[in-house]
Amino acid sequence: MKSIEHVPTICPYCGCGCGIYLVVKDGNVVGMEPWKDHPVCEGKNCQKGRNAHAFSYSEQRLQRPLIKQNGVFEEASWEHALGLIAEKLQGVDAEAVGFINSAKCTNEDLYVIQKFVRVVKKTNNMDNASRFCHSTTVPALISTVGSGVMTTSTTSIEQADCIFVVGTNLQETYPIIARRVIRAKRKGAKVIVVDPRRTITAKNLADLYLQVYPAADNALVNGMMRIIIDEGLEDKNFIDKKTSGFDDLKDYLTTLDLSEIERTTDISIDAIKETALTYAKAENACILYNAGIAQHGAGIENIRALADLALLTGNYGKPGTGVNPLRGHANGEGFGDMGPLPVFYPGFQKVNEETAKRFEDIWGVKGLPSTPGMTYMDMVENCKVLYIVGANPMLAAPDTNSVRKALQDKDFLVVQDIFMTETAKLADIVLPTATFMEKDGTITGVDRRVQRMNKAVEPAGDTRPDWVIFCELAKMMGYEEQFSFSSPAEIFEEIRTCVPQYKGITYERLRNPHGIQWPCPTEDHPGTEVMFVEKFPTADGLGHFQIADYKPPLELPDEEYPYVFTNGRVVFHFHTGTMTRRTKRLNDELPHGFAEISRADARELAIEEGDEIMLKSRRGEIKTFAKVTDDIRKGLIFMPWHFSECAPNVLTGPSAGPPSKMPEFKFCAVRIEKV
Ligand SMILES: Nc1nc2c(c(=O)[nH]1)N[C@H]1C(S)=C(S)[C@@H](COP(=O)(O)OP(=O)(O)OC[C@H]3O[C@@H](n4cnc5c(=O)[nH]c(N)nc54)[C@H](O)[C@@H]3O)O[C@H]1N2
Ligand SMILES: Nc1nc2c(c(=O)[nH]1)N[C@H]1C(S)=C(S)[C@@H](COP(=O)(O)OP(=O)(O)OC[C@H]3O[C@@H](n4cnc5c(=O)[nH]c(N)nc54)[C@H](O)[C@@H]3O)O[C@H]1N2
Ligand code: SF4
Ligand SMILES: [Mo]
Repeated sequence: MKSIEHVPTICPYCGCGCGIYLVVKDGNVVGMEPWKDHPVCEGKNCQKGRNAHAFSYSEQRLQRPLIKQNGVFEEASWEHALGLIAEKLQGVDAEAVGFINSAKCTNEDLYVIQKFVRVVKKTNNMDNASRFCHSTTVPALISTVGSGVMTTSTTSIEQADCIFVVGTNLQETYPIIARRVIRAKRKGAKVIVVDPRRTITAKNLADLYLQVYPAADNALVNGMMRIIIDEGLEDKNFIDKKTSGFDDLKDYLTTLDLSEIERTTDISIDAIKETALTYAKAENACILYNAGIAQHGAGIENIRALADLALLTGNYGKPGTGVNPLRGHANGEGFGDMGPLPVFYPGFQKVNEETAKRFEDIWGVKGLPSTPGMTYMDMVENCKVLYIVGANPMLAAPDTNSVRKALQDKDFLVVQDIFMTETAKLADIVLPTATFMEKDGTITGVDRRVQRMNKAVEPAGDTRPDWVIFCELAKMMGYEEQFSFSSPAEIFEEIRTCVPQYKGITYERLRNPHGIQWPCPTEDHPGTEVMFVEKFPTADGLGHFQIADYKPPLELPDEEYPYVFTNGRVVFHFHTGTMTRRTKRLNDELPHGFAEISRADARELAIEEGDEIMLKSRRGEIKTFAKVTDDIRKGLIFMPWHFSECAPNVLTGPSAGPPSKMPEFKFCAVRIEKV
């Protein structure tokens, strides 16, 4: 009789961190089983998790290294491909080379990648798609509360009496967190949803729904705070003991004209008031936000205002409270923690001489880089040599036409992925990697929960895990000693020595099915469910109110481009579709893109449901099909961005300046033509 094995692991898609069992028969994963006592999902998964094993078996999986010769890819041995890469990397100056990495990688992969970049190439030129989710979150929350992490845990959302869901379509993007919101609602919590589209989240979850004008959330939240203060509902005790800067904020808020806020947000003062009072009167109020707040030119202001709101009402340090940025990818928290970033070494230790020295001692090398490296788009534009691991900038970065040109102009481009993506097609060398079910490692999801991923089957074809590839390359380039790891467990032991938040976590401890939430300082520490209980991680331990004045978007509609364009996600697909569009069950659910347009706009433009339409911005044009709906604001167009044949980033463009450099994914001006 053939034996069947159930291998516990974590879903590789979103940051919820749901457990799944992979069912293994004869060396193949044949399906999945729900993991009923998993703390996050309790045996429930969304459609992506239920089909998580399928993409690994796609016939389109890359199997062997490929080298482009005269414009055509040819299969090559690992030794040959890595030899060529080592030679190119050796021949380029540290300032001219860049590395883009990925939250599809495990913590161990990412730790090795950043160590490689720093030790072997002596540069901090490395970044990842976290710049596109939360580069506004980090400066905004560090300046207010000292840290950009999720403060509560997904499970404790159930303990909130009010949940303020702003700029996130939870039911499609974090279905298992949405489930907790539903549970809280059953216990009597009030749910407020703010989104320019009446999303399924708004329809299914909201007690109060505000169809805000895009990019005006900051004005809305300032209005709410003004009303809370006018009504005397601020938490005076909390403000006195745990914050600074309240008087300045109050002075600023009293200068605001509520009727102007009404015009900016297109929300009536009465509705703003009801929202403000519902939030302020709750015992525990929890803010969940994401891309609709963060991906704006004024994302920092949006998020500072949310932190101010929580400080004003004492909503920090208890379960079911806080301002919670939802990290998106399965390893969305880990890919900050491991430090594969231009400004942080592992454990969010700032790039400077002191940190570089500390790591020189840990790693036994000299000359580690001590000045900040380039960010994602700066590397795409400026580096001569670019090495991209598990990222697809051809669809995920703003202004595709400029990205294509920049990538085509590279002296040398390496892409390391599981599929021949739009980006990989432009590469000189493509390296095939093993998928999540073909390797061991850990990942850290949205609420800082570190969990183990377990290998269920051997890597397909001649593929290798990301960490193995970088160790091989480092050895070829003369760093045998620093990269002699023989397993992810060994890498994790090194991670524990230099990421203080992970110090008390061991592979052995992670055998428990709950994972461990960092910070976990010692081996007998249970991990931390709720952050900032005693004080904030700022120099003085206080939360700092910041004035967050309303800033309009970078590119406003005008006569030539009269509509606002936004885009986002649907439950069946993930990002650039590389995995979900190769999963038959998911692709059958939604095989093509579309553009939501309001009934009023459709009437004016004589567009009917299903008509082919052309959207044009200052940067490019795409064709798609109209979906006429009553659920979107007039003047706004929405598209899912999972489809390469109608890819929204052909249209998107401007980015904020430093420190965030966040592209304004959620707002640009377009015009619409019937095809
Ligand atoms: N199914 C699925 N789930 C995913 C992902 C995926 O690709 N597919 N990706 C993961 C990742 S990496 C991330 S970062 C998250 C993203 O998670 P979300 O932020 O939930 O995803 P989006 O759909 O991009 O945007 C959310 C909502 O923002 C709204 N919005 C746009 N502009 C504004 C605005 O100005 N104000 C407000 N209040 N709302 C606005 C949009 O209408 C949209 O409904 O999802 C994660 N989960
Ligand atoms: N218009 C618009 N653009 C956006 C956004 C938006 O809302 N609107 N959102 C932004 C956000 S929040 C994000 S996070 C980014 C996402 O941008 P990306 O992270 O670039 O998008 P993905 O499609 O998730 O790319 C992940 C790649 O990793 C590959 N992969 C999977 N597993 C592995 C593995 O184990 N190893 C390796 N090496 N590769 C693997 C996949 O095949 C895929 O090509 O996009 C950003 N871009
Ligand atoms: S909610 Fe997220 S982690 Fe859970 S099954 Fe769905 S995609 Fe996977
Ligand atoms: Mo993201």
